[in-house]
Amino acid sequence: MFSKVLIANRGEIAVRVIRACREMGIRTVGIYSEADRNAMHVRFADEAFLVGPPPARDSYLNVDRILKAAKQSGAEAIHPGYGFLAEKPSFADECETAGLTYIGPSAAAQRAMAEKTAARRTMQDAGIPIVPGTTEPIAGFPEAAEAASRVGYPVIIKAAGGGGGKGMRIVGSEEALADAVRLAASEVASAFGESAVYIERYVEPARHIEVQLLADNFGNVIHLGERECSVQRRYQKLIEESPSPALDDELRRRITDTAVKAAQVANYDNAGTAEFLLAPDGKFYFLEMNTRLQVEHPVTEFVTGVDIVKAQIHLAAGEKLRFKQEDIRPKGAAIECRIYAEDPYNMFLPSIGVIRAIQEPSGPGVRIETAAHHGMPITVFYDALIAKLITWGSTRREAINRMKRALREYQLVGVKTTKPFHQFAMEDETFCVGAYDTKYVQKVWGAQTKEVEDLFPVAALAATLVAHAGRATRHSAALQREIDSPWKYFGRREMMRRT
Ligand code: MV4
Repeated sequence: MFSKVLIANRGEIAVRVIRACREMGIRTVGIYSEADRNAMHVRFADEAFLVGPPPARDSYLNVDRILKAAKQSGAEAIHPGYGFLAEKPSFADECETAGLTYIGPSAAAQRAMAEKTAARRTMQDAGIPIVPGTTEPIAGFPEAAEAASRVGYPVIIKAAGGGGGKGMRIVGSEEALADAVRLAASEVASAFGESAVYIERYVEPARHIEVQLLADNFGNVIHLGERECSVQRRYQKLIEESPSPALDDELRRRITDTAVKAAQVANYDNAGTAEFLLAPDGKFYFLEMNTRLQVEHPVTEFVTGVDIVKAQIHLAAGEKLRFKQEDIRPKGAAIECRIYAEDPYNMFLPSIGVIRAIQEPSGPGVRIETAAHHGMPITVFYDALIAKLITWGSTRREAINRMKRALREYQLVGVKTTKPFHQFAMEDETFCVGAYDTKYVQKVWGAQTKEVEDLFPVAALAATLVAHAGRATRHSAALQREIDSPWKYFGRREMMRRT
């Protein structure tokens, strides 16, 4: 087993990996940019190395500085977390060349799944259902038009070299296809450096189901159940849960068996996630394989009791899987709400600032994954994720009730967050009966934002009157004093809510 691991990441996922290492008696090496000098992951690591200025491309993506830190610290392995270098096969290769073990799927497994049309061909050849569409990048408009008329509109144009939604474009008719292909190709080129795109039939309504997989280097593959991730806004996940309320045991078995088969034909190793689309008629289609640990992994950990990060470390050390499929017996239900520094009442635009006060939930069935602390700057350099609230209940209803309690307890002053959206969802009938699909946010929250926008003129008038009366000045001075003593401030806010 490794004695020292470098975590090539920041924020909540760096803290998460450090915690797993600490419990395993593995010493940890952190890396940080100049903007993260006081960051939680730097304080939690046993030692830490400055790798560059704030921009990610000069720090957390600076492979030379990261490998130098690994060498200097004597780290034997590197965990990439998610994002940044986590799905760059070249980084996995460079780790191995530097004599370091990469804690994640091999570069070969990453490459096999990175080019999405090759992945689709691999799955199709294995008899795994894929969404009707092209299994090669399209060479130009005539081919796109032929493919689109073959599968039928609406179609979705996707990046052959990237997943997760970047560059995706839904096209409703042939008239819009030419512009869409051109725009998608240029977006993809700027995002992934090459402009290859492919076409699929746009499946709607649909639900986004993904299956957590673990595989060792001895041909053993197991699944840890599924997660439903349909609550997304512009392909950014907001709420995930396990099990999916859309699956019965029969459908669950079919989807998870298919996911295990996908990992086998991909010669997969370590942790990964097979993504599927589920149509209302019960048909499901392989979308892509995510060759990394995912943000939402705690939802699976809560219902299975498996520590997925520890499993990754054991697997990277060359061990056989410690679990057989029959050992995995998911219990209860878990939900994750992602707290982003974004304003849900203003198109989820980023909200930057400094965390002036923070109070986090706890108690039965509540887990928080975060790196937020008092005085932490929220900048545009990095992803806006502040915290993940995850709750477990013996039933989905109890998990929802716990999430409502956790959200109420979660108090943060300094930036706007997505908390109001989550509080809305936990009260919303459609979400609470589990009858939502990938259009949920657009359907329910678009309307919500609309109502708030109608109130803007009224709010402006009220603010003017208050300012005019001069009360605003005195009030903000008093508020400033209370913010400096957060406990009193939070008490007052709760009082306001009750009145
Ligand atoms: C799709 C789809 C419908 N039809 N592909 C989004 C991110 C990426 N992992 C795959 N995604 C989708 N691919 C086909 N052929 C629906 C999604 C999708 C989605 C699309 C729009 C808005 C929200 C979404 C949430 C989850 C999945």
